[in-house]
Amino acid sequence: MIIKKPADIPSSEITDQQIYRDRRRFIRNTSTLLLAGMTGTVLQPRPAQAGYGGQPVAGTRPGPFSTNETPTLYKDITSYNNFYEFGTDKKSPALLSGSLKTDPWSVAVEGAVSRPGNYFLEDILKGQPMEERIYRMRCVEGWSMVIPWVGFPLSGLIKRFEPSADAKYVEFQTLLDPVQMPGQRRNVLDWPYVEGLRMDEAMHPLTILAVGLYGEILPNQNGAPLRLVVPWKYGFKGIKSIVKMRFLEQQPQSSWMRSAPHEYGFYANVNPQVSHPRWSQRRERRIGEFRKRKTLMFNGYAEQVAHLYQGMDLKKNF
Ligand SMILES: Nc1nc2c(c(=O)[nH]1)N[C@H]1C(S)=C(S)[C@@H](COP(=O)(O)O)O[C@H]1N2
Ligand SMILES: [Mo]
Repeated sequence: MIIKKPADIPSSEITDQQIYRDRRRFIRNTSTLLLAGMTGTVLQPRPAQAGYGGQPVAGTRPGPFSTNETPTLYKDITSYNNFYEFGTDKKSPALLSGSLKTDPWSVAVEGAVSRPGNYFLEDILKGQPMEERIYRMRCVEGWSMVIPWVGFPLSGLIKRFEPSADAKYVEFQTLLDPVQMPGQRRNVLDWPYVEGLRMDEAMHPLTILAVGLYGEILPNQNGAPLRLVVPWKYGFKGIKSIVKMRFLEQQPQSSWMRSAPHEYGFYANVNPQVSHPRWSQRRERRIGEFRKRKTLMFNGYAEQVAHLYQGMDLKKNF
């Protein structure tokens, strides 16, 4: 496990992050000025990228729900990963995911929708509002990060497919290709990786599909070219490198439910009161920090999402 004490962080990285924060402040001030002086459509300019070397995501604007907490270092977000298709240790995805070919990419849409089909990524992204959303992320293993995602609301995309009244859940699948994803040659999970959301969770304005982070196109290890981000749930819900979405009447079975049903439920809401059978979930270690923090109900997003689970026993529906 890589936990960095502040003294271990080279000053070059601190500078990077400082530039990033200043840039964000600039964006905020600029948009406030624009909003103050105009009505109607506001085009918010975005200054040059902080310079991590990746390809910037064009047209990104600040989105809602961002936390003011300090983003985790780019280096940590992109080198401490869970992506079992490239191995089960945290370093493997960054080292091995170069074999994943993300262009061309398409997503199959199936099930209870009027517009099923195979959609090119370009068509999926066309017309989507690209937003930066700085979210707290919490892994079930007990660590957390703050990630400046670039993405768009899943709800807008789902509406385009015109789901029918039978669509009660949406299931997602990751690419299945042991040549590009060498970790799939081992049976650590029942491949492909599968996750799912209830329709109201999928349509919630906090739920996004991400295509980038820190203003740049997603590195492969973070789930390029398209991955799910659901900040009030444990990280494993955030399925990476999505190639299929199925709209279903019945609750789908996720990979983690299949592999260990007593440990991983369908809902996977961050809940400090429900322990994992093998460890407590009361605290978390924010990557880059030394002292542990208290884990917050729904990862701090209770105000936005608690109503979705009213009347449900969250100890049973963990
Ligand atoms: N396809 C796929 N998606 C996945 C995983 C995985 O192994 N395979 N790991 C999950 C887990 S456990 C976590 S914590 C997050 C980590 O995302 P990050 O590496 O971008 O921080 O991805 C999730 N999505
Ligand atoms: Mo995780």
